[in-house]
Amino acid sequence: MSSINRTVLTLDEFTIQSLRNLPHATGELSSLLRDIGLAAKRVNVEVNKAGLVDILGDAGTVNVQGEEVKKLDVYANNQFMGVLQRGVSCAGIASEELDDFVAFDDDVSNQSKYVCLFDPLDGSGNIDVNVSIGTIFSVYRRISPKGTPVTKEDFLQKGRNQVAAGYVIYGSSTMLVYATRRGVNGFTLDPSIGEFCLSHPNLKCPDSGKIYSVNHGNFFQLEDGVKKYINLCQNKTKDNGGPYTQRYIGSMVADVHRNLIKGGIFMYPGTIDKPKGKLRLLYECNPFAFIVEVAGGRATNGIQPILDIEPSELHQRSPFFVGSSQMMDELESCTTTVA
Ligand code: AHM
Ligand code: MG
Repeated sequence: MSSINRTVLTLDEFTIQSLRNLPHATGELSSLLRDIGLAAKRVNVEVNKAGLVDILGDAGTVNVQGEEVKKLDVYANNQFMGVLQRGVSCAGIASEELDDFVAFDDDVSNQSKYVCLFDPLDGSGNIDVNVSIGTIFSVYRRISPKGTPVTKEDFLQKGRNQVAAGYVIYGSSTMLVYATRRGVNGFTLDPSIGEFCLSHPNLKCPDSGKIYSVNHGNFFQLEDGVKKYINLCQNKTKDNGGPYTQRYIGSMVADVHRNLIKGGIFMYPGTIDKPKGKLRLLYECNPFAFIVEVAGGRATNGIQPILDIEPSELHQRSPFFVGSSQMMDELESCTTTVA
């Protein structure tokens, strides 16, 4: 039998204790975060079995139990959407997997305070090679009046309005990290009790670091200022804060998680072919910008803080630079001196 360390708080215990004394607290945000934790545990079970897909059946086929096998990202999307729809705190969702937002539009949901946006399985190209992937989520207070179905405007809010944001990393351990304006806290899944346990309280992003993360394959597609910064990273020596290390997993959740803990910078700039880069403002950039800012770091699109961008479309993309504040300063000193 596993020994449970009762000095360790579970996700639900921590959330309820830290949010219940806030002015106007109704418990709805705690309940929403609990729902997200539940969906994450369900997705984790399937992600852990991903390597067995050839044995259990490919996506689109029927497995040995006679069940239709879904692609993991579709499965993850359905889990998060289903759990939030059954809960009492979420009035609707938008997902990277879906073309349009979904208003739950029932008597309970129309009274709910929040909307949730998520990328159900980010980095899903890494599933086949057993590399960490993640879920990213973002929570906003609805703008539309309670009692009505949510509308697109509820989802097209600037990132600064986020009430909470977080991610789940399905890695060597499974972790859930979430931020409210009060702080960033990380919870590691203890499989013996099936609970996320507080393992990384009050996470702070170091002011500086030695890790830079960028897809070097795009180097010749980048604008000169970004190239200049990458060259600067490569030329760091121990006399000027280096040497730096390049680390790029290709799963943003894993890359930014590591940089948040160790100090570093993650970049997905625009390229000649894709001037807005690859990452989605609402599902990927905004939540990480919020988490990293609360932790003391910064995030921009190269021109302005990510969190100040007024979105115009659910699936819009944005160049993304995020990380330790001094490294962001140094990046900007390169991008502003090269016109
Ligand atoms: P996805 O949402 O289709 O999984 O794409 C997002 C992912 C990020 O996790 C990662 O940082 C990036 O794509 C990697 O892209 P690239 O292979 O172009 O470097
Ligand atoms: Mg993604």
